[in-house]
Amino acid sequence: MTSHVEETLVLVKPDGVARNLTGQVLARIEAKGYTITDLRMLVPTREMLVRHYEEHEGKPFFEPLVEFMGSGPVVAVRVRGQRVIEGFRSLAGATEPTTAAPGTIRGDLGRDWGEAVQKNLVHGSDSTLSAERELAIWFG
Ligand code: DAT
Ligand code: MG
Repeated sequence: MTSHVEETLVLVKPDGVARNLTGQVLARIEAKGYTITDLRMLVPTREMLVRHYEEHEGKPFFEPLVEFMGSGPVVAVRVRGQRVIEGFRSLAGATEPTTAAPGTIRGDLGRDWGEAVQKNLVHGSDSTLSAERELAIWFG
């Protein structure tokens, strides 16, 4: 087996923090066997969020997304493990909480609130390139 020990960026979004679900998200990461190597709570600036979500600039949900993500504290987590980028995306579940599979964070704990942006509790980097770029934004 080839070694693919990686690091990914996980965010507990403002809805997750406000709903007191940070502990449950961290517990699922740890129970899976991944290692938390850094963690911070902050209210992100608009500049950070525009960089973080640059691939979505121009989409109808972009402004609501940036506004929502800056609406309160976020917990940023650096997580390490073999194939953790793919593994955390699997733990998180599909983008839409309504159709995210039960057993996933979004499927078990999220729902659609009928707003312009999906509030789906967590973010996870989607590739090694994104992980590297995003970790630099949130952890310097
Ligand atoms: P993911 O977070 O699953 O990687 P994404 O990168 O496509 O999803 O989108 C970033 C976030 O934007 C997502 O977590 C929730 C929100 N979002 C995505 N598509 C949306 C849509 N069609 N309507 C409302 N919000 C959306
Ligand atoms: Mg994404």
